[in-house]
Amino acid sequence: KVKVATLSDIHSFKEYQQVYNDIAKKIEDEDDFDVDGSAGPNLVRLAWHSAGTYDKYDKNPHTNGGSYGGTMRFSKEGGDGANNGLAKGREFLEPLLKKYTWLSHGDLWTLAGVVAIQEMGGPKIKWRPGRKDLSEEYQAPNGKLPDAAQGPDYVRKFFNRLDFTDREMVALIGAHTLGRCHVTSSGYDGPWDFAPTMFDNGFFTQLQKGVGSGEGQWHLRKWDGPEQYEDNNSNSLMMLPADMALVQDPKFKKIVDEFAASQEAFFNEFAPAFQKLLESGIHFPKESKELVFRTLDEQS
Ligand code: CCH
Repeated sequence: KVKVATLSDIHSFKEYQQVYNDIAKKIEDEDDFDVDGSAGPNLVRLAWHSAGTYDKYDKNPHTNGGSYGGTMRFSKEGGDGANNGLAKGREFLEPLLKKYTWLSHGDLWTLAGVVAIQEMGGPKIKWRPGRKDLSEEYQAPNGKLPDAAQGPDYVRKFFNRLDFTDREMVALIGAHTLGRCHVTSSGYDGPWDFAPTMFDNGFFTQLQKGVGSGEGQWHLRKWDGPEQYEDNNSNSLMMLPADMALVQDPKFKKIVDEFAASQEAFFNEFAPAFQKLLESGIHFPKESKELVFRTLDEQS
């Protein structure tokens, strides 16, 4: 096996909590990273795109993706159109690699996603270290990240490739409560809810209303950009076609309604699914400890 995690007792929990704290403080200090301020949303997307290339049907460790090898640092994977905008997050984290020379890119990027979610009010995410940098030959092929223009069948098939259930995939896409689309990165434009630096169930409460002419509902935006939805109330929020897929499919819609009604149900599904995402394609020895970090608030 190639993608085997090294055991976490080489570096102590305290050391990883220190890295956590450094990332969290840097997010807090550099509050002009993006339109909404925080680097957090970009870092969550970086963590997800580092892992989301995984293909469970591909048995070749050179091409089957996942977060282990930190291969987005190379130009082919880094230059995949789906990763536009993420160089900024990688550069933001670069000083941490200088300070903690023993840290791999894969561990840093996945840990930064965990930091961002927890610091923005999301659930605790169990995290395990042990990823190692791999060479260029381990870059996943381009085109392994999802196409936002697609509907329910595509979304289900895409996330099945990563081994996720309906509930897990709906929960994961709930991360769109964070951040926004940037015309310069994806061609799409705007945030999904009114609190893009707060991890809550806001994505689902907005999405739930569906397409129509009613209060808070969604219509296709009239513009020169790619097809996307805009809300009737403020005309300032957005949904991707692949987001809208979650209310078009009746099985997905039931889950959206559940998460819109209960943030707790959303968090309970999201946390283990996000851990699973970050560990896709990696073998963790059974002695590997799951680390749960304290937020800066909890330590003050
Ligand atoms: Fe996403 N996402 N995502 N997404 N995403 C975008 C931005 C973020 C899709 C498309 C897009 C997940 C699933 C999907 C985040 C987290 C997750 C953008 C705009 C597109 C397009 C990029 C830009 O312009 O900057 C599609 C399609 C899917 C699945 O079908 C999952 C899963 C996660 C995490 C668990 C976050 C966070 C952002 C905001 C980034 C930022 O910079 O604000």
